[in-house]
Amino acid sequence: MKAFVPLLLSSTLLFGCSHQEATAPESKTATASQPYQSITTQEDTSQWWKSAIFYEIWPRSFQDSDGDGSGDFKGMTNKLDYLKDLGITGIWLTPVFEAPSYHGYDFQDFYNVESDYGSMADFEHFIQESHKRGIKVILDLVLNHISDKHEWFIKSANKVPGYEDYFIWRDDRPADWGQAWSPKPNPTAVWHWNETRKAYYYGAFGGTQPDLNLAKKVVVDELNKLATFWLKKGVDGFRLDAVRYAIEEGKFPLQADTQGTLDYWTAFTQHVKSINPDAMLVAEAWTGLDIVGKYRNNGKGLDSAFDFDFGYIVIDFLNPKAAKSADFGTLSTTGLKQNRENLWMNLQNRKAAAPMTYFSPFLTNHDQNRIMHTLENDMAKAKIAASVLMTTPGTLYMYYGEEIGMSQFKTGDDQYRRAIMQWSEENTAGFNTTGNFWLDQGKWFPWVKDHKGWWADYWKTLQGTGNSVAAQAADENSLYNHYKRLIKTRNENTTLMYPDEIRYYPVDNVDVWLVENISEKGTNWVVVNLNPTQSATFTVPKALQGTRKELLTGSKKTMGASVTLKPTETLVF
Ligand SMILES: [Ca+2]
Ligand SMILES: [Ca+2]
Ligand SMILES: [Ca+2]
Repeated sequence: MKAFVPLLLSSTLLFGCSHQEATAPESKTATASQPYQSITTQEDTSQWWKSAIFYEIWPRSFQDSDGDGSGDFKGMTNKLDYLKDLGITGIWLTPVFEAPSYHGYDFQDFYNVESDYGSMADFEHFIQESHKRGIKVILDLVLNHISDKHEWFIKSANKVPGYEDYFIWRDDRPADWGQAWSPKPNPTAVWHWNETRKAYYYGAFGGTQPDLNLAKKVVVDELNKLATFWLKKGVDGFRLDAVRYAIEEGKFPLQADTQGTLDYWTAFTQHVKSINPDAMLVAEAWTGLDIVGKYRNNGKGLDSAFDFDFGYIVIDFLNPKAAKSADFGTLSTTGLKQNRENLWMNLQNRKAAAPMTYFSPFLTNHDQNRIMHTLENDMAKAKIAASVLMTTPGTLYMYYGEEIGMSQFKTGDDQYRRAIMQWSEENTAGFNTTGNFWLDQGKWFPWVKDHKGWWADYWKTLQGTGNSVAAQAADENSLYNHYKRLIKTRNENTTLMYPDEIRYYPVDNVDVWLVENISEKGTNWVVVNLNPTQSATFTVPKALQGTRKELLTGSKKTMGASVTLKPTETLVF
């Protein structure tokens, strides 16, 4: 649905533009006759993931069924009803293949599940039980690199015939290479000595995670085979790690986003679709949206990609001071407005880079400090973040614990971002019945001398203060119930998922985020007071005036000529 404005059309005609240029005018500023700015989109809405809300689980921290301190498949299966009740329709599992590390991003065996998490039968049961509840499951796939303990690497180091080029070897260390995300040469960071082969190998993420040689057909075929294996187990797709670094074509900038890399992912997508046309691939390409959009390759490439900008801009207006120091990789902060304009800019950038719903917005993931920590444990701000996430278009992702505002003990190590899920107010937080916690077991942190556990002590400081699922479920005003209402509303309104047109009303109070989503199914208005402490009075656009059912509360609400929103108040019509 498109609403063209005569004023704009006439100014376009003044310059004698061609028909092509005149087909999609977009207003730059709102005017009295058109008090909104508008984006129109044409979305393919037939694919299941376009309406999905994914929940990222860190399996080791979610639920421990046997009490050994590590979460497991049976534990996750026990919690599927919880996720269904929350309204989740997809699960992203961080790595579940056998690996030596606690995090699993260094695969040792592609064809076996992580033994700490249970058996293959436990895994298959988890998939079946998820599907029974209408929940899809995608696995985390790291194809750029594998563990240096994987047999391929050992064979390659020993020059076993056929395996010589599985990795990227050099006799001399190339002096001008460096980390793929930094223009500074730093050859020792990426070229690692191997004593067996007496040569250097490339490992963008360190010596224990050597890069595979994805320019070699036999390697590509092996990785396609492993994708086939898991698709046949019934998984619904993959979250693809570090896609930007697949194929290097030389020193920086040819270590990232190369043509070879784009082609590799397009070919991988085609392979996956040949096995299961409904499987979904979502890319972790941690960079600007214009580059991220390229991985779509005009519909032949990846299905979706994370919108890393989204969480950043939310933090930028909720806690600008934290945004300045937040670790958001290479994202440029130029142009951020520290207010609602951020959100509008993000939608425009998504639209400019690809069909808008190619992008998967989220607040934070396992590689970032938890949003609640970055928002300084301010529950009001967390509610605003939830409101803007759950009403934005695209496939949405949330990180386990975000629904209860899980924070973190401290910063400085990834483990603090990946802590035990807080289910109940018990001493074990409902994680298990033994009080064993992997975070307190030194064996997972071999690089730490005299590892001291911290989680059990940290939990004691939180216990009894409303930081668990159980406590928040019992409180109508909790963040958890706010999320639940938002998710339900989104799941019931496809216009929120993939509008044909989004109208942004820059009303006379900068704290008010007001958009009208329009599709052939109807209209959904979203009104959010972005201020966590102050009420916000604004002049209501004529089109919104009147009495409607407010979807989060289910009750009728009248919007007069002027309305005052309470701090954080969110209305969806
Ligand atoms: Ca366990
Ligand atoms: Ca293991
Ligand atoms: Ca690579």
